[in-house]
Amino acid sequence: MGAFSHEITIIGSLKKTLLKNRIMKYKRFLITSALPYANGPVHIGHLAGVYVPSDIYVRYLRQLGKDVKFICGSDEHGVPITIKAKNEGITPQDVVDRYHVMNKESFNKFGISFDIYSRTSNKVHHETASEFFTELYNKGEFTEQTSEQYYDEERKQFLADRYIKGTCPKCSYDEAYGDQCEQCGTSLSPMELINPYSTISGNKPIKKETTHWYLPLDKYEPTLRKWILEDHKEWKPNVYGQCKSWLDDGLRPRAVTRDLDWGVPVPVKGGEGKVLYVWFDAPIGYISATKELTPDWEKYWKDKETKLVHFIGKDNIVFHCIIFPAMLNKADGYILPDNVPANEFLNLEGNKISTSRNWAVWLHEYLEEFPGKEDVLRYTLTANMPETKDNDFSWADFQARNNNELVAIFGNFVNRALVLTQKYYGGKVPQPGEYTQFDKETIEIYQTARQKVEHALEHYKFREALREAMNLARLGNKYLADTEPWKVVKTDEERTKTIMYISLQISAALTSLLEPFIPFSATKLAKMLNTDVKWQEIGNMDLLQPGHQINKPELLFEKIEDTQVEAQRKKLQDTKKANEVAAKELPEAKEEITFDDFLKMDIRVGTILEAEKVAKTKKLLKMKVDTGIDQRTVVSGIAEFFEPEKIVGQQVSILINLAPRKIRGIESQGMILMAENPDGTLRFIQPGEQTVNGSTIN
Ligand code: B3M
Ligand code: ZN
Repeated sequence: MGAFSHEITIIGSLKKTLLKNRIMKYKRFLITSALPYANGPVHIGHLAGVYVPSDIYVRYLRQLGKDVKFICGSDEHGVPITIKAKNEGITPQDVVDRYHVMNKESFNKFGISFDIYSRTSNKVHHETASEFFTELYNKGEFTEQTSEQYYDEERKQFLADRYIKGTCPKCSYDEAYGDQCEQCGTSLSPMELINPYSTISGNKPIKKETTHWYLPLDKYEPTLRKWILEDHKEWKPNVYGQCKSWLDDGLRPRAVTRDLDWGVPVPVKGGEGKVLYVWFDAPIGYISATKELTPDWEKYWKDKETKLVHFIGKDNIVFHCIIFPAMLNKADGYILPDNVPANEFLNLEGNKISTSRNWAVWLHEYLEEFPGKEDVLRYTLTANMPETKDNDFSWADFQARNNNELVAIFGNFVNRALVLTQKYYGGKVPQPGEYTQFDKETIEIYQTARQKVEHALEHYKFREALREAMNLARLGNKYLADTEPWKVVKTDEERTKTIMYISLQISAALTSLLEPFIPFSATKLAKMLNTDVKWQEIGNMDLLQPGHQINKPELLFEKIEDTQVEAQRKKLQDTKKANEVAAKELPEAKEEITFDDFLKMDIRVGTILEAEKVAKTKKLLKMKVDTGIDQRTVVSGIAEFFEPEKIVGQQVSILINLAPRKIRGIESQGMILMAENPDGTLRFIQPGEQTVNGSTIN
């Protein structure tokens, strides 16, 4: 038994080594990240889900010296774009031009190091997608089906995808789209919706015949099942699980064309007036972008020695794990993705990020409001990456990560190391003496850092990778705190040199080890240390040779103050308020009354003469009002909205023949009329200009 379990351990570790070698066995790497729709700006959810992890991975591969291409671009087709254009009264091309430029620039400033950021409205893409469709068409892969589909008679348009809404048959959410229910995530077709309606006109659609081409996913099911469920057991559990549930549900043929006028035209007979389904053309965008990038594009797409990895968010899993691989498999010579490390979603301050409700931190705004702090956001998003479950971003955490980790650990450590080197040795790396036992222990841990980070990165565990990389900064920080060279220097100069030497080696290693995560700061540190450390050298004790001259140190990070994060929270609160107001429904109209009913009310213009809060109440104001006829006391629940001193002299409308009633022991003799906003705030109804008190209102 004992021997047997020993054997299992050996097999286990062998397996681990083999897994680790997955990255080594490939000659080149093609890394894609989901093409964001060019119908809005990029937010932190996109970043944490897709662009930060892919960028970390690519930067790591580049440091290893690998041949890697990092591909992205704008997804410029699809109904969300045409809807946005219609809402704004501009063309779809105007919409995509605006957001393509904006997102490309934001990514660049944020250090997302794409080799190309292309777009799907360009010529190369239209040609590539067109050829891809034609190839499958000529091979007889598609089935052609004529069926009845929903049609908006008033707008003369078929209603696909987001042009139609209705009640989800699975979860009863009443705003499910024709392609997907955002509440329960189910992928739908318009015919499955209960009580469907057109999102363009609000009309109930009619049914009309139309012809489309379908990808017979049902036919490919056995192949896909084997490829995913047997050959890719190493995929992340969330990805594997979603694929399995799709496969177990049974795959159905899927239409790959649409009756729309924005998109890649269907290039075959009978396709006039139709375009390719956006999810057919968009992933082909990865191929077109590679073509645009290099004449060698086929090496990256058709050679088994290329490792293809798609970084995406969880809502894109089926398209990247089932539909696109099925397409690639049927076209000539394409490889399939080796992995699709999809992330879950990031929430913001406890609520789901939402573009329509403006509940987001937008990248372009962050870049403007926190200039030079790109790495702080990169760091926070990585530390909180929604790798295995949805996760939350909060401004408090953002501030804490910066102040307690970047400033207090990494920043503090390297700053001490560099400043003391300047001070003691004029910036020249000193000659170390003998290492103590404590030095040796520290060095030993230092030497394991790279391997730990690599292991995590190669398994797409970015949080763990960052933690391990930061642990090296932590080690350095602790080493300096424990050895206290600023004290030792007074008694033992030789020992001080050794301490500083070790600290400088660790600092130099961090320029490389942290580069994938916080490239701006790591590069800055490398410049200060006047060095360029190779990834494979991390762990060496001679990264900076004795006598090497370093540059003047500067602070890498600065504290983020309470006022800065409070301003951000305030912004979110304002958004929340605006949403509440927008969501609040106005009260329904009351029952009809007669003219005589109306005439019964005696409403006059009056002036507030005195006002004071009613003691021990929050809401009540006691006022004396000149009604023109008399002066009377009115008690009203408006104290939250008006300061007593400020409303004296104010003209108001007052209902004077309302039966008096006692409020908190005070007799109120009338009612001041108020307009109530949906958010509950109150305003006086007052004549536009000064009016004689007692004037009637009717
Ligand atoms: N445009 C992104 C999204 O679902 C979608 C990705 C396309 S990747 C080929 O928001
Ligand atoms: Zn649903």
